Amino acid sequence: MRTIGMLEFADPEIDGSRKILHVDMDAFYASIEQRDHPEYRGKPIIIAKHPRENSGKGVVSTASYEARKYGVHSAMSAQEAYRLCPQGIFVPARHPYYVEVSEQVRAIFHRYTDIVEPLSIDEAFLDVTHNKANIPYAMDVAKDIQQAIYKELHLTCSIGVSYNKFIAKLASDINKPFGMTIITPKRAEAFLEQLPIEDFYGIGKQSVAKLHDHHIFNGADLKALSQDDCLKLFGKTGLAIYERVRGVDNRPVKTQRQRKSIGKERTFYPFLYHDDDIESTLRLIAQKVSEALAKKALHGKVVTIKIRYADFTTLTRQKSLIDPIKAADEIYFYAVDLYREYGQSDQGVRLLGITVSDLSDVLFENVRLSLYAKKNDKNEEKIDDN
Ligand code: DCP
Ligand code: MG
Repeated sequence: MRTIGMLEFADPEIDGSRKILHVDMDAFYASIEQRDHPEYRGKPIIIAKHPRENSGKGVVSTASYEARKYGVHSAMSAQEAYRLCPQGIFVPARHPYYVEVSEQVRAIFHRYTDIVEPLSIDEAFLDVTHNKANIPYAMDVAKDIQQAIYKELHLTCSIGVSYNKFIAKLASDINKPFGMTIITPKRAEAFLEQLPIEDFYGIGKQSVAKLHDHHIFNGADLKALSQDDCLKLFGKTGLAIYERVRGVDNRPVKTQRQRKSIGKERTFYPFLYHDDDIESTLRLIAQKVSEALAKKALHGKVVTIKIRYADFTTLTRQKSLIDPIKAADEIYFYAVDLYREYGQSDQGVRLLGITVSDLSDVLFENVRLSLYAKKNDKNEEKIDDN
């Protein structure tokens, strides 16, 4: 049970309907160098300038697994790495080339889904709930991707498969290198209970030390805290931590283009309790979104709905389309479809929103619009960056 002010609500519940992958390349820079230089394979490779060559100022970008056995790791000084592993082969980084390889990896992801959120040069989240290959099990999509990267690019990656981003990211780290770990909603609670608090999103080093003083070491200990305790201990991130430790993370996988999006929301008091009201509101919001898109001569390929329930639990669901849309009817069609599949009315809805993203220009209409575009356009679309 959690409390918000004077009100009491049931704990947030796991929503297992999405299929999320977190893909992380293994020893990325070092593996590329080992691929391209067969004489480096099986050897300790350290990606850094040799300390001899730049008076010991360099920093290690990464190291092959063979070098890690000696304690060499990213961000360590090259001099320290040399001390730990004098037989290591120092190879200077070739950044522009690694970016190219990263793009080749991403191209493989896009064969399966366009809902790809890159986190860094070598890792990304993928939402494969509706994948282009229509593969029902996320695990099989993950296997295909891992094999394609291996066969085509001669590189290995590790993949975490789960129903949300938080758990998928934790999972990809479990069986490195060339590993795959699947954490189903059923297994999630046990997995999180044994997880050291150091691994929880949002818990900084100082908090870890403080929590250890309070004999809080793992997820199970963390779960015993009330929502108020979490807020007191962690500030604003306390709400997220309270949810994560219960296996709940509703953040959508966001593509880069989705950062630029046009969305509208409405809040209600009293809350909405009937499908009819919700659906007619979605029609109205779709109309507003469509008008905002028209004003900017944009159309988009991803439709996202957001539903916030009485207890502030927020659900977002999105659908990726092949062709961009802009008409109110079409936006409504996909929004209501998502609502019927994932939403519910009985617990009371306090907010509804629709966002269209993965935007591009509607050519031709630009010309006509520029003639009539108003200068002080006070439309309320927002750049959605959650
Ligand atoms: N990188 C860097 N400096 C750091 C960390 C990373 O230059 N401090 C670069 C080199 C890595 C790449 O980013 O190859 C990816 O970072 P990861 O943390 O994913 O590390 P690796 O892919 O090298 O190893 P792992 O197999 O542990 O993912
Ligand atoms: Mg990596």
